[in-house]
Amino acid sequence: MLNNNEINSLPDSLILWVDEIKKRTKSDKVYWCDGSDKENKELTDLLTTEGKWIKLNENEYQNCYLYRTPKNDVARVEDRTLICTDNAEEAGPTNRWMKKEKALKMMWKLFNGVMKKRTMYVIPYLMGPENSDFSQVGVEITDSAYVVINMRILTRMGRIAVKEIKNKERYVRALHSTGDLSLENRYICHFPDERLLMSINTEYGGNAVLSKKPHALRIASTIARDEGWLAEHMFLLEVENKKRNKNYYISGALPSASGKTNLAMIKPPANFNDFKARTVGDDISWLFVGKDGELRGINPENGFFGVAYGTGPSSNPNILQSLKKNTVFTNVALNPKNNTPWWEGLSEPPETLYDWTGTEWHPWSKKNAAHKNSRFTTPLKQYPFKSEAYKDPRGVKLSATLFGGRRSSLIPLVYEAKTFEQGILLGAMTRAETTAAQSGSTGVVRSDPMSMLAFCGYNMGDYFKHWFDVAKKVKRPPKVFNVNWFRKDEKGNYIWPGFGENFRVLKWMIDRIDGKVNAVELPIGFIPNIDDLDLKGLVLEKEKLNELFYFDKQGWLKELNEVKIFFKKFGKHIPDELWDEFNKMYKNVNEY
Ligand code: OXD
Ligand code: MN
Repeated sequence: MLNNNEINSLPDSLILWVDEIKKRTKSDKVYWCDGSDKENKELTDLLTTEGKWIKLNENEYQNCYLYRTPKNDVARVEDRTLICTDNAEEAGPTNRWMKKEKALKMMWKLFNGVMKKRTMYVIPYLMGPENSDFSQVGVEITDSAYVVINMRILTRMGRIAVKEIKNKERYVRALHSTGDLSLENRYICHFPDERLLMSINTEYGGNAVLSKKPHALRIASTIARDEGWLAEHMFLLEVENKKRNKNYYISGALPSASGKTNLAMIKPPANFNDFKARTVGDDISWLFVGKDGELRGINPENGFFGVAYGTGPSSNPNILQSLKKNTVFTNVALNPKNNTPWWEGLSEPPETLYDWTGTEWHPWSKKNAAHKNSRFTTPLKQYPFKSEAYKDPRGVKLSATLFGGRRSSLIPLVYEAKTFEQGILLGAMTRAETTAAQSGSTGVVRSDPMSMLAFCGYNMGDYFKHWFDVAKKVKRPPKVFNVNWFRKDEKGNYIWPGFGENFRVLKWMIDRIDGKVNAVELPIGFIPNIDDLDLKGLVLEKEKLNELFYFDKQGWLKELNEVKIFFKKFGKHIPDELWDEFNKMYKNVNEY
């Protein structure tokens, strides 16, 4: 625990806030987290002795645990995630809004006495590298030891953050309680004006580990709007080309559970010996325009909160080694024979398992063993294929950025925007099929601009405008691409093999960045000359490949008309720049 000197060195406003929360929640005990190994051991032991989670086989999974959440608390709940401001227009038509005063009143009532007989943990945390102008600090109060342990993996927390809080002019306040886990009173409220978060009656990571989507995206996006930078739902990847003796940094936005972590951890195919791929971040990037006019990015996080289900030797071989120590698994299955975790995609299923709810399971059982949104929380620093740049306080210079989503038809495997401004349009018009990361039905096509639909803390029309404003400050903009790994043939099979093979597309991007190859112009942007895609070692018929790039004019007109309906929802908030880009593209497609 932090000592008194350390606590007293924190801003008075923070000490007063902690006092206020203690009074309101009637917590028994305040515990100030220092982030040390000793503290972590005490907390992990506590959860084990209390039977709140299962310690896994120490020989195979050192310091790893399995946690099960109730069936009604397994994913982000978008319909209970609120942006709370003075007027609805600030939140815009895509967010759920509640008037600030009303939300505060409701939340204080729910928090009243909620931590009676519980310990209240105070977690100072740092988002981003140490000593960086781009980093931010926050303090989360929670009554969940599970949340503390997750925060320790995903952020730089404790002592290290105390030091930084003193040097920063602002800290985000985040309050969480597991409450009674009732769905009808579950709320994740964001107060952008106050830089305040309140979340109750949930323990699922995306709702309760408040540094993540609530701070690093929803609140950070409003701070970014006010300060002229971008908080994005993007991975950040370093690709080294040994032959050209160069590193490239590529950021990319893909909707939740659409292979973003896999792409961030991509292993180039066997014959791509000249290349190395390393991860800077897998989920969130903060992008800044430097004084030199370059667009630079940092990963504000310190670990991965990835989807376990489907993660295996073919989808993401790189992460598997990392999951053998210091990892928390949530809602995966358990192999009782050797006390190890299991999920679909990891290996052939064992004869007997306990599924994610703790019920006996066999390969012939009709249900999934692991939940589709089961997760691993694991530290970045032990990941063998990380880029050391994740610690660089200056961030990395972006060479390219990409957008994309899960679409079974129409959208080509890859295409390149003609300009950065057109790239903003590509991001804004992203539509994708929904996945298990959000509750509700899966596989429905919905607009998900920049994969930020669920994460933009303010009116998305204003957010598009903000992108154009930032673009004006960028001197040498990165190239912008759009990708779609999920196009299907008429039999409903995926055409492109995906996973590691996606590196072939990244290589084409690098050749475009370096001006090594030309491209084919379509009204929507540039697609590759098929011969420029390096397909060595891949069995894919030419016909199939052409299908991946087939341009369906009528389909595109329909797509653009649907995008237009979506944009119109924002009324005057959509900037002229976006309509100009849109109209240009519409005209080009129409005349094609
Ligand atoms: C995530 C998500 O957890 O996008 O990263 O849902
Ligand atoms: Mn995400």
